[in-house]
Amino acid sequence: MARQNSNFMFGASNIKSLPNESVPEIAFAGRSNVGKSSLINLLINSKKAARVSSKPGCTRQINFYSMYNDKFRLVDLPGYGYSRASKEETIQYLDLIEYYLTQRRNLKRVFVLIDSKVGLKEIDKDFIYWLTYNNINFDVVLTKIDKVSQENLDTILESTQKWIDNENVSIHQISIRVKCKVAKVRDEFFKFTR
Ligand SMILES: Nc1nc2c(ncn2[C@@H]2O[C@H](COP(=O)(O)OP(=O)(O)OP(=O)(O)O)[C@@H](O)[C@H]2O)c(=O)[nH]1
Ligand SMILES: [Mg+2]
Repeated sequence: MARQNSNFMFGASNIKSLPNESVPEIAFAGRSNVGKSSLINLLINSKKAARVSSKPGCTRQINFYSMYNDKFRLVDLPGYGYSRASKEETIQYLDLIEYYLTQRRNLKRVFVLIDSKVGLKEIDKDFIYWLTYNNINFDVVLTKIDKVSQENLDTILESTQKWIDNENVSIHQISIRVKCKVAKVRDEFFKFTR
């Protein structure tokens, strides 16, 4: 996929500034630093379209990336669980995420990213309960799989599957350091935009 096929389109920091709902969107959510922006860069084949930082909490707004002349969009949601954000700031962006996830008519699927070295934390479980309660369709993505042994990855995969216990939820695995499976992951993710 050539880089020019995708563009940073828009960053929305409040409800009023969200872009139109004319094309399908898939969104990436998860704890701060889990690898959302890195995964988006991998999917759109760009090293720096989405901002990646060694400092957690770098994405403070909802960022939209338009694909193939706006045939569909990838949406980078602000990470949750970032403790250094101010209370006011946290409430503001949680409101924005909640509004986006519950009201967005063109949202086709949410990918909940989980760090494979850390596994499901309470905050991830709360978020997954909340998605389920609100009938929001989601998949799970185990990230940074280069950082764990195959044995530990198998364990985390099994425990995540067991906890989620929902046949409509697929659990994907990804590493930005291992590029060989990107085409397959891209197909798995982008099918939701058709
Ligand atoms: N080893 C390894 N590091 C990764 C991988 N994916 C992301 N990282 C690193 O994890 C850190 C956080 O990545 P980001 O993509 O900025 O995470 P984020 O979820 O967008 O973070 P926020 O914007 O703060 O919510 C960066 O230092 C990345 O280089 C991976 O697959 N393997
Ligand atoms: Mg980010």
